[in-house]
Amino acid sequence: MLRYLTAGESHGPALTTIVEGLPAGLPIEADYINRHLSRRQQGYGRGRRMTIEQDRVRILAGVRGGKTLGSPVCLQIENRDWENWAKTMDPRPGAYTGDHVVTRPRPGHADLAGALKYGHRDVRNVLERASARETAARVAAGSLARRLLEEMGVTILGLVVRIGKVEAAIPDLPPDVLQARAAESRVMCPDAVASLRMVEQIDRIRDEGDSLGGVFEIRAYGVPPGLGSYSQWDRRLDGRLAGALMSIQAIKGVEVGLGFAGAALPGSEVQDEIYHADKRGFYRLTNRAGGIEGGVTNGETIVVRAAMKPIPTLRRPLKSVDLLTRLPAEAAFERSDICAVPAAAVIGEAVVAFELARACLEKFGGDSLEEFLDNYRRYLERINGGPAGD
Ligand code: EPS
Repeated sequence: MLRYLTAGESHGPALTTIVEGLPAGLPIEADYINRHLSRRQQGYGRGRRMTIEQDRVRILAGVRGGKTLGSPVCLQIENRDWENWAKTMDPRPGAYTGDHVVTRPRPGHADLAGALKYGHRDVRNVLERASARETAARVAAGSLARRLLEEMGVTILGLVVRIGKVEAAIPDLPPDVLQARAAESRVMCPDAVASLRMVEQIDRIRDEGDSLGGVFEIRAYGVPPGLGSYSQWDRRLDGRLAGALMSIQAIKGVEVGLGFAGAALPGSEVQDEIYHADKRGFYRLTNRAGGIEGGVTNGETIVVRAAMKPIPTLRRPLKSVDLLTRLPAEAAFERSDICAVPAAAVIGEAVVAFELARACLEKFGGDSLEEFLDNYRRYLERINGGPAGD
């Protein structure tokens, strides 16, 4: 089974992830992981922290000579900002200086719920781990999964489709063109006009001391049919993808294919009619299901969307209550991003890649890359000429 864990505080020395279950022989280079780490750091609307960090991975275990060994892969990303927080975050007994204490929980953060749950009097003990900084480790783990999917010919694409009130019109273009256009945009949006309006809107909201959320879309092209299963609730791939996306900090909604819009339409306008051609196999002319029917991939492009709420840390603070005095107080202000939807799209790519790679390894098995790809190719031959929809 492919699985991962992450560890690390936002201002601790480093973030770490252990990824277990990758086949042996998968080519991995630090530069490849770093490219995705750097994409997560970009996007208009990030705060000053991103000018301090330059996320770079150190491969500590599980890779030798550029290839996975089949043993657990351990990746580390240093927090450069730790230098400024070493005293505050010192793990030794008695070393803690008592500065940077937070007692005024920010509405929308894990601050209050976390302090009540774990019995912390200093909210810093909560926010250090609840922080979205953790997602750097998830992107590192996800890029290993993405590398495996690439070997199968699967392409993962993340796009920002909404920031605040500005909605993009996503043109019907091949994935490489969309990817190039999104890469040119400061907000990872392939609609150039909407991109400009999104940037203007972020500027306006920054001036007002407020923050903005939005929606991103993740597509996976070239995914074979038959991943996931209808046979048990926890094997349904749509549920697994939704859970993975919802677990990203600040995500409040997930859609597959038409999603909520489908609830307002008659069945004839929601289902995707089935066709067959000798070379192409089974295919559809529409993809309202987002590539998943009955919890199983159907060979069409996977399309999922996630809604990110606005960042809860506001320069113009909201009402709160001091944890120690229980008196009304303004929520604490920690340096913060204004809008992190483009970063969330890169994280979305990572968690979707991980879940898809996990489903592929479940279906095709194999302890080496060669064995895995052999099994995959034999399956494609058996099901009638390969994945449809390309
Ligand atoms: C975050 C607060 C900010 C963000 C951070 C998420 O960090 P800091 O308090 O150090 O300025 O920049 O995001 C990251 C550090 C990151 O790598 O994405 C929060 O409270 O969630």
